[in-house]
Amino acid sequence: MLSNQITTAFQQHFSASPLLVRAPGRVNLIGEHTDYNGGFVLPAAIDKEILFAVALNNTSTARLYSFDNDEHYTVELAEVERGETQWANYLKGVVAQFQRRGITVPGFDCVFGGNVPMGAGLSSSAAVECGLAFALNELLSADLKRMELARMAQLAEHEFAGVQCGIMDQFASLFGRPNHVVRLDCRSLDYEYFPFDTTACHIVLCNSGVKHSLASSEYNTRRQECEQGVAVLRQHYPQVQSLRDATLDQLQEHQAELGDVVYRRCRYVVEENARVEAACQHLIAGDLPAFGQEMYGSHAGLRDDYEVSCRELDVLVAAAQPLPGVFGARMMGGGFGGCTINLVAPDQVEAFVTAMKAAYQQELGLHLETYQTTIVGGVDVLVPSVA
Ligand code: GAF
Repeated sequence: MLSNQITTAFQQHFSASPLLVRAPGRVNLIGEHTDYNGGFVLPAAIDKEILFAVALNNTSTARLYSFDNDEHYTVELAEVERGETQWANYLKGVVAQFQRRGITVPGFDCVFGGNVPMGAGLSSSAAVECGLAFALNELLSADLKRMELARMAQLAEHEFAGVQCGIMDQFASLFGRPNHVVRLDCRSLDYEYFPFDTTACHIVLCNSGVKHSLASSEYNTRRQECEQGVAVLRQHYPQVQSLRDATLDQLQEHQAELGDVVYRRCRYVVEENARVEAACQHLIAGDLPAFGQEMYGSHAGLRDDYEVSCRELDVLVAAAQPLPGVFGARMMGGGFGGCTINLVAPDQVEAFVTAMKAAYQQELGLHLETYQTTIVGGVDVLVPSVA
């Protein structure tokens, strides 16, 4: 069991009895690249998780051990800076956020590891950031609220990983609720839970197994393109503060001024926000086929207008769509690789997985890994600190 492995590793490398924290990865049913545009997302925390064993150590250093990489890393807490080791950057980024808020972080030992596949678009990095933020908040009795921890984890990603991400992933890891998806308004940060029964409709993830190297830089470029679009629109419509406020008519009206690329990026975001709203109505009505149609629309927009898909993801969605029992499928997360998310009727899951593996092998000569996920609660304490 993962919790035993992480606790045992902690005891082997360090001495004290640690606090044990669980931080889940996430899926997103619909609402992609809308979070940093003040729009809507519909994620859920899943049963792929990263565990943290953490204890204070009475020194001025953080001694970190990545169980999955079998690597140690030591941080002098007086000088926390971004470095070469990527996994350590996520943790250092979180420490830096506590320090920015004037909270002194004393020396601590930390072992972490889990089963969120890396680079698969399931937010392993957000789980790492949120897990440590939550653990330090507990150990230091800092009394920060979950939304504040989500913001700190997001800023850790901006400043120490160089990705100008929105807040969806960190929010989902911290605010997940078992058997529910959560619609987040990324501007007001209001949220609403909707029941989602994964025994009635399975969530199957198809891992393309690729992560194209452009992913981070293209992500930041998309964000800039959206900001350019807002800057143009705002000259004509001062009320447009983000693309969430824009309409398709406004975009069309100023298409020439926006230019083709920015126009298409903006069009995608405006349409995707509308799809999230429609999808929630379908969910309330229990209409999974209609929900699935919104997912296909999302994929088409991400592929054609937002241009963050790739051949592997397109092959997976095209292969899934005609299969019996498939309600919907689309690429998920930032794009350029990672997983597709598929909603599949329970009695068709086995046939679906077999057919998808065969299609991926036949069309691209690639092995396909699939995961059936359940929806779990957000970050929590598994074993409290004894100190
Ligand atoms: C990545 C980011 F981290 C999220 O904030 C979000 O923008 C997503 O890509 C795309 O919807 O996961």
